[in-house]
Amino acid sequence: MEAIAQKDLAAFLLEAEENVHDVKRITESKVPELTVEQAYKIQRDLVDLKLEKGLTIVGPKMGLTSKAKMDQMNVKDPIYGYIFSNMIHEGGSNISRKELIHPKVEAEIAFVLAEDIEGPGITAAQVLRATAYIVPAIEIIDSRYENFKFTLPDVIADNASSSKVVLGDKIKLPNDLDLALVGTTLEINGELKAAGAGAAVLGHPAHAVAMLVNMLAKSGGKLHKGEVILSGAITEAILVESGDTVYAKWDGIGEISFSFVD
Ligand code: OOG
Ligand code: MG
Repeated sequence: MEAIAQKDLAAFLLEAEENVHDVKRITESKVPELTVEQAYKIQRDLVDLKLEKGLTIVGPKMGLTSKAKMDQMNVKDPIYGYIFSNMIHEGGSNISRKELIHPKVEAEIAFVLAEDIEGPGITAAQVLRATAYIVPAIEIIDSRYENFKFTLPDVIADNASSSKVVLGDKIKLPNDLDLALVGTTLEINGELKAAGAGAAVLGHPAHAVAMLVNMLAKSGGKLHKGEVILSGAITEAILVESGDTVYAKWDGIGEISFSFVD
C-alpha cells in the first residue's frame, strides 16, 4: 500500500467519525489485502490528523483483551488505539446520542503510571509497580463500519472504534486488592446487562497493559507517566440508545453513572 493511499484511508475514516456516519469496511471496499502492520500505519496517520487539528492524546487503550469481546467481535488478537482529549467525559454527565453512530458501552479499568515504561519484556508485575492510580472507566465504542462489523485490520485502522470515555474517580491501588478479582457489573436503566471480573482481561488487567507496552515497543513507542491507559473491556459491549442511563460498579474501586440524551 502506498503512503498516499494510507493517508487517504485515514482521512476517509476521520470524515466518517466527524460527520457521524458509517462506511463500508475498508477491506471490503478499498484494500482487501490490508495487513495488520499496514492497518497500524493508517491508524498512525489518523492519529496525526487529529493531532494536527489540535487534539491531544490522553493515552493509549487496549481492545479485544477479553474472550467475551473477541467472541463478540469474531477476532482473535488484542489491538490498541488512542483516546483523545475531546473524547473524555466525567461521571454524572449527559452524552449526546446524536454525536454517535451506533454507540456501545463497556466497563474497563484504566491505569495511570507514576513513571514512563518501555518494552519489550515488560511484565504485569512491573506495570503494577509503576502504577500510581487506577480509574474506573466506561468506554463508549462507536465503530465507523456498517453494522459494527469488521476484520482485525479494519478495526485497527479505525483507531480501535474509540469514541468516548467516561472516567470515574481515580484511586491509589490498595495493596490488598487483586484487580483480577474485581467484580464488575454493567446496568442499563437499572437492568443488569453484563458482569465479569478483572481476570477476564487476559488473566489480569495489568497483563493487558504489559502487552500494550510491549506492542508499542515494536514501533518505538512507550507508555508515559500521567497517561490514562485503558486495559480493555471486562465484559461484552452493550448497545445503547437515547434516553438510556448507564451505570457500572467495580467492587472496591468505584462506580460511574451517566445518561444518553438526544
Ligand atoms: C473494538 C474495540 C474494543 C475493548 O475494550 O475490547 C475495545 C471494538 O470492539 O469495536 O475497546
Ligand atoms: Mg474498550
